[in-house]
Amino acid sequence: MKSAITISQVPEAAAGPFVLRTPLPEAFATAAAIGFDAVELFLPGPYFASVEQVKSLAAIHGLAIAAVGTGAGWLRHGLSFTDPSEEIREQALHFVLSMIDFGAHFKAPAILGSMQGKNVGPDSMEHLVAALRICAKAAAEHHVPFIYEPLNRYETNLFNRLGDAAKFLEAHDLKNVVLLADLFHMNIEEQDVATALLEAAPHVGHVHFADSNRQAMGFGHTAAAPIIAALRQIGYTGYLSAEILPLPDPETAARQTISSIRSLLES
Ligand code: LER
Ligand code: MN
Repeated sequence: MKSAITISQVPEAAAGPFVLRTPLPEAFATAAAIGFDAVELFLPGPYFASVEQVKSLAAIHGLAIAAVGTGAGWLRHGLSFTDPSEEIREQALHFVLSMIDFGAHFKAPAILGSMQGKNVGPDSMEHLVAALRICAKAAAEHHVPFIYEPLNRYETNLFNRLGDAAKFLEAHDLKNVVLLADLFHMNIEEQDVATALLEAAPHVGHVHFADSNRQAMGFGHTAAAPIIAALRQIGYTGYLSAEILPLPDPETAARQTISSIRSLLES
């Protein structure tokens, strides 16, 4: 398993679970200095940074791009895949497809988190399936998966648990869509986080590595060892990506993440 840390460049996400918020050159340098393998980018859109700039920062600092978030489409523009308006759904799709194309330059899959929206009517599930199918196909053309993230009940009423989302993917034969196991959401929704990971095994494609209070692992009360054991058991070799609050400050949160990952993986 590899380590990653979130970088946000979205002013509207000031209260969000993102660690590094300085301009990209500085944020990449900090991530590398603290010892991360990769960064996960939360950008205002696909045209915020040039492909060349991100490629060069990644090369200079020896960092991979673990994934790219798409939540700015919701935060900044109010777009979602389940909006009752066809026009808004089209714009949402355009935004996410652009992020898939952007991420593909760095072999980074795009994440569908808050842009999934909510179940607001009889057609919502159909809208979600249609959008996931299009995104999964676009991602497949770039040889990357598309990442779907179940969120806790205060953020969506679509899928809150990994197992329900896994059954949904299977029922609709949604290929090339993997699930994001965000340990913060799972701490709220799952009966047992490790068991949920074992049960959703073939679908788990990315991990947001957060403690129970959405701080760095070790700063809350999540028992991380059984979770790492479950991830090992299912053969997960992807990222443990710190999508966490920058508390008590970004550098301390980042350093705590690295030391918790190192001690968990060494034991
Ligand atoms: C996105 O990855 C996520 O976990 C959401 O809770 C962001 O608000
Ligand atoms: Mn998350």
